[in-house]
Amino acid sequence: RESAAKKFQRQHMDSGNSPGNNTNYCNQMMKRRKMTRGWCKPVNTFVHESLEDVKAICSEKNITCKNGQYNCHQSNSTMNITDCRQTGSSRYPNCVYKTTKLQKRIIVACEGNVSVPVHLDAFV
Ligand code: 139
Repeated sequence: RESAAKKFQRQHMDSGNSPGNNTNYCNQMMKRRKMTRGWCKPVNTFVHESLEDVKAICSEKNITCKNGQYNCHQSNSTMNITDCRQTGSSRYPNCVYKTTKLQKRIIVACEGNVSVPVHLDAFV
């Protein structure tokens, strides 16, 4: 079974790449990373930074997550990210997304004996 840490990497990491001028980035990536199987995942953020830099966020101070758990951490610096958001006319199985490039701090939830990112909570 896929671990929570690996699932985070599949759903949220796209190091060394970025949409550029490709407005189809999210349509392609949401499909390629298996987030359009069974349903269209409504919102998903891809992070274009090294895995090392994203893992390091787990060492920042703990803050409260949207679900009330206290295992979230906010990045010190802004990161290159892409926000993928399902459009109003998107209908499964033809999932359609708007691609928005942003430079924001991200908030991740971390878990494990060796604390690693398992959930992307928000960008701010
Ligand atoms: P999700 O199934 O939420 O979590 P995504 O992050 O990909 O998967 N876990 C926590 N989950 C939530 N809050 C915490 N404090 C947690 N601590 C541990 C993956 C795993 O993480 C565990 C869960 O138990 C689970 O096993 O918000 C809904 C989805 O939309 C995404 C993030 C989330 O999916 N999203 C939302 C973005 O990617 N970007 C946004 O800006 C907003």
